[in-house]
Amino acid sequence: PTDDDWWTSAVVYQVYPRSFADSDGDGVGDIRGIIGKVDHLQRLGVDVVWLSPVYTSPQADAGYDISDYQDVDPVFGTLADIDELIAELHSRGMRLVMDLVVNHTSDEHPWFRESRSSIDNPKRDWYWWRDARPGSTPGEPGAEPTNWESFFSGPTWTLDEETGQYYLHLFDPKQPDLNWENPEVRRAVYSMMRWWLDRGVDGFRMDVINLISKDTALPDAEPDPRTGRGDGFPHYAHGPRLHEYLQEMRREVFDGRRPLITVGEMPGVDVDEALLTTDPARRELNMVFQFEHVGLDHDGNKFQPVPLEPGALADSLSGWQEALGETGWNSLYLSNHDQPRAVSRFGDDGEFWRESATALATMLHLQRGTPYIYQGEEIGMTNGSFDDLDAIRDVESLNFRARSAELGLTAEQTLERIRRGGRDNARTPVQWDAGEQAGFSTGAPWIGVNPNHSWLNAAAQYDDEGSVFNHYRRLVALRHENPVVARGDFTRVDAGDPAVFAFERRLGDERLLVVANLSGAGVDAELPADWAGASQVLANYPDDGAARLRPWEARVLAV
Ligand code: TEU
Repeated sequence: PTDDDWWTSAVVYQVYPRSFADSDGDGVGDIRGIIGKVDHLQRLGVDVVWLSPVYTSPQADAGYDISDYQDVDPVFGTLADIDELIAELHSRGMRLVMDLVVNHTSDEHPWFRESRSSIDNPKRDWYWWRDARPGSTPGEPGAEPTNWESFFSGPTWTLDEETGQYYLHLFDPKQPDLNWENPEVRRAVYSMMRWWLDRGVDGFRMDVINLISKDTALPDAEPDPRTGRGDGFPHYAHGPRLHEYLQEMRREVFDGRRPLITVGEMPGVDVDEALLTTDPARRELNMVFQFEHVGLDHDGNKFQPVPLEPGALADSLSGWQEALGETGWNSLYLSNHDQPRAVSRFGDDGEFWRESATALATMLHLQRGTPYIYQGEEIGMTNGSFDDLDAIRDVESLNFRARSAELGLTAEQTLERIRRGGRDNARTPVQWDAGEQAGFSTGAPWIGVNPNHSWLNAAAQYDDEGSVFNHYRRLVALRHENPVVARGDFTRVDAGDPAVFAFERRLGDERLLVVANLSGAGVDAELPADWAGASQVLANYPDDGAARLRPWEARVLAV
């Protein structure tokens, strides 16, 4: 790779600061806590840290509601702490990516305070203000300017009593959407981004960046008879000016700078939009987070589960490998702060916990693209254990709970849905050791520590060669050492059973075969004849020389 595309052989590690490490005992993780754990990251071998939001925020959505983009929330530390974190990472050859949340601000951001203050305020047009539906009474259910359902349940519009108009919020009422149609908004965002780059950060992960351009006609959605609201996604996602904005941002913010990394979070993105965004010739973003594979086990709403079909995960991921293979670039992830834990969801967090965590990691990390490790994934952390609804912290789950009666669910069913799909699963504290509060904090954590930290923790894994942690470490090293992992092309191999995900990577004469049994049953895989006698470079079981794959067995062969 050249300097400019260094990220094609990099591995990114996501830190969700609230739950990573708490240095001052207030029960909330902080920046000094991260500085204290840089050794862990270096040991794992990752190249980049993506830091979820630490900006000043009322924390209505755990920091994704920002009231000052150019300062740090006291709960996480200070700007000086960020400077120290940047210096510490840079001195060890790692880089820092900040979260950029500019589809919306907090309602406590000075821009929004001004905007809401009067209809003729110069910043009125920085957000989406509209009158009530013609012929309706403002404030009455159904009077909202559109019938869209918000990501966090309920209408996407809230009435401002003072000025008599509604403002748009695709997420919580405390997250009003910025109006990107207004060039002043875009200029303000770009200038803030340049300020962070000047400070030394190495790129951005861009929150719901495919929502910044909307259909300005704001058409209604097809209504759901139970709520009267519907999915406005076709009208507010991938709007007509999305690519214009991304290209403008590239020119105004990134051009002429040192090599950076940009990744756009794009819920609902399809292959065509992803290609438009990541084709290097179009000068937009390096890569996007697509959501297809994290939607396979629910019906479009994360609280409406459906079973994961055997082979569905492999089919979905292969489709993206093939689609973006020649032109674009994939990001590779199984988990983040919004998703249940990968081992609990796609693997087996019981009998085959270690085997399934390592098999999933193997098939993901050896694909073409940039892998992302979400904190705790590298030690195989599992879903949280939430005994009752009072243990839940996340606004999305709490809003779902508040509306569950409307959907005809009992309290028990509601808890069951949240335990399966809720975001708190990924937000329990990182399990550093078997001690009090898993070594996360000396105080009372803001969310319960998983009791399985007695055996599932980082300290127990460092010196165990067969541990999940050391398997991840080897996968990261393999990407760095072997160019076929970073840059080889991808060809799916039919191993004769939907439970087995097999593929070949090839770069010149170098070939790698990855075979992963993504099931808890033994399987006789049929492998291409020319792979007989190839040497094994990595596996999650001792080599038994047998053709039969054991439960969740993964093997990597090279010729
Ligand atoms: O998430 C956007 C998103 O579409 C979802 O994953 C979302 O979290 C929700 O679960 C949909 O049901 C991003 C952030 O990653 C998330 O933490 C924020 O809450 C959200 O944007 C708003 O900023």
